[in-house]
Amino acid sequence: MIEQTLIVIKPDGVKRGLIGEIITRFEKRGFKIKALKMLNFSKEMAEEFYSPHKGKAFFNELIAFITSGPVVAMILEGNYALSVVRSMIGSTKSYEALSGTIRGDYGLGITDNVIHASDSKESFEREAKIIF
Ligand code: FUP
Repeated sequence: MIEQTLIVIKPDGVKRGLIGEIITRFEKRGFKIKALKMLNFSKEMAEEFYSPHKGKAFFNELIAFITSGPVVAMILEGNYALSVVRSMIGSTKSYEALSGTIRGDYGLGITDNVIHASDSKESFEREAKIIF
C-alpha cells in the first residue's frame, strides 16, 4: 500500500552534518522524495506541531530545541511508508534505539534525537499542513 509520511531532520541532525546520510538511507530504501524544504520553526509553528504533547513536563524544552536552528523537512512516499520509516528511525530515546536505526546510529539524546517521523496518517496530514 503506497503511503506518504513526513520526516524532519531536527536541529541537532542539521548541525552535525547528517542531512546527506539520512536522505541517502531513505533513497536507498526506495522512498521517493515528494517534497523537501529547509526551514526554521517559529515558536507558533513548533507549538502547533507538538500540540499533542502540550502540558507534558518536556514540552517547553522540546519547543526551545526544535526552534534552536534550521531543520530539513521531507515528504516521503513508498510502500507502507508510515510504518517502515518509523522502524528506520528507531526508539524515541536514542540511547535505547537499536543500532542500524537512524537514532541508534547517530544519537544518544531524547529531546535531541536527530529526526522526527509521523506516527500515523492523521499525524502526517496535520504535520504536513504546518510545514508545507
Ligand atoms: P517520537 O514519535 O519517537 O518522536 O516520540 P514522541 O512523539 O513520544 O515525542 C516527541 C518528541 O518529544 C521526541 F522526539 C523528543 C521529545 N521528548 C522529550 O524531549 N522527552 C521525553 O521524555 C519524551 C519525548
